[in-house]
Amino acid sequence: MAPARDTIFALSSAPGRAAIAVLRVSGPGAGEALRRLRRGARLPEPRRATYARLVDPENGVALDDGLVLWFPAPHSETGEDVAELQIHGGRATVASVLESLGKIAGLRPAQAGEFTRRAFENGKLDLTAVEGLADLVDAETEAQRRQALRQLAGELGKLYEGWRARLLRLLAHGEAEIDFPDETAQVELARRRAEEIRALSAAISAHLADGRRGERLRDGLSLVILGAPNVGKSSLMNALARRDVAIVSSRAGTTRDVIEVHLDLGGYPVVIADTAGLRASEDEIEREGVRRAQARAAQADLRLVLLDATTWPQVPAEVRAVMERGSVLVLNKIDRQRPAGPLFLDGTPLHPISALSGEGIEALVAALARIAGERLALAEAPALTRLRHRQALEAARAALERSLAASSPELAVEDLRLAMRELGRITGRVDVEDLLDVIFRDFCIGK
Ligand SMILES: Nc1nc2c(ncn2[C@@H]2O[C@H](COP(=O)(O)OP(=O)(O)OP(=O)(O)O)[C@@H](O)[C@H]2O)c(=O)[nH]1
Ligand SMILES: [Mg+2]
Repeated sequence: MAPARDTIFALSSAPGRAAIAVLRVSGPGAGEALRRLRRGARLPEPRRATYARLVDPENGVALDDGLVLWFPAPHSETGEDVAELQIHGGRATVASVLESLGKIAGLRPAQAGEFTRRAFENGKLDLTAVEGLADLVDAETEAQRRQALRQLAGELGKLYEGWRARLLRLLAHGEAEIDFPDETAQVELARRRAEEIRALSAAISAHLADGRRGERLRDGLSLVILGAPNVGKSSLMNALARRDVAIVSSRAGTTRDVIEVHLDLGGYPVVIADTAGLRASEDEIEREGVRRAQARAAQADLRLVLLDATTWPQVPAEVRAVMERGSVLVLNKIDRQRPAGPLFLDGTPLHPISALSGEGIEALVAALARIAGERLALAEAPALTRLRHRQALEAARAALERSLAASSPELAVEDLRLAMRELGRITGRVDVEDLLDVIFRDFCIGK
């Protein structure tokens, strides 16, 4: 049993002036706090918005009129008794109600994340759902919102718990084999177990081999603009961002640091980086800029290589060196020099634009959005969204493979146990104790 807890309260809506503010109180004292704010009135009907006058519990002075909701445990977001107050969102109103809550014995302001933490501890959310909730609050684009909502709804958690349940069963059978060695039965059981382990390992592998789709969708597809000095990289960056983020000048070698902006391209999140122009330079700072540009290119999901229409079809060697399959090739300054004929470089089509006049930018954005969509689109299967999950799954798969190669049933079982721990770690339930339940179910009831 969890120890008796403090009752916590917090402003749940955004701070600052607003029409409505939402305050929540969670814990054993929530009901009493709600009664005292209403001059001792009875608790309202559960989960029903009720119009109420709120008063200071010490002196009865009116604080505000608003709506109150009462969610008795365990049917609340945290699993505890929860009172929710919807009041007027003026700063003074919010401050006075918070102050009054603070005067009630046993109540204290919540720490960051404390409501969610309680929801996790009370089994309302597993860890993947907690992460989904955090992502949902942070989601800036439509695709991110959809992924986060799916994770919050438990899609990932269910997948991992399903695998864990299969392992639990395998483990139980493995233990039984060790305890009751009957040779013929053992051979058949071992064969079936190996088959199931292989199937599980393959399922985990398939899930891991998703091209980091889910993680990319969370973080944003990273796109780097590369090219020779003065081709208009910073101008393009500003055109895409629709604001002045990077310095533009006619002097070659203007940009030195990597400059980033976060954009929503057709519902997909993209982080665009502007970089220093690629060339051999005597200037120490510019050389560092070029080094940073190349380092960023190496990490990026997608390279946009910018070429200059006024010097086309010449392409400097430094620029050629960063082109790779899948790079998006863009020809800038077509307002100064209109290229003739179809535009291709090594079989890859070029997107003609003018960062200055805006010509071709819309078509380029559409092309980039299409690529982002292809790389990030949600698959039917739930997507892995964090490195933490990836590492645990890799460790689980390695343990499964070790188990298959183990020299004794004892060692094989040990590896299964490790694999299960890793899966349990993802959803936040590492207790191997429920093994006992399965053994009981599968072996004692005349299997
Ligand atoms: N005519 C024309 N000029 C452009 C275009 N795009 C950029 N320029 C000009 O080209 C010059 C260089 O532009 P920048 O955007 O600073 O080029 P950059 O590639 O970032 O240059 P570095 O940071 O020095 O590598 C500026 O004078 C821009 O106004 C374009 O489409 N047409
Ligand atoms: Mg620049």
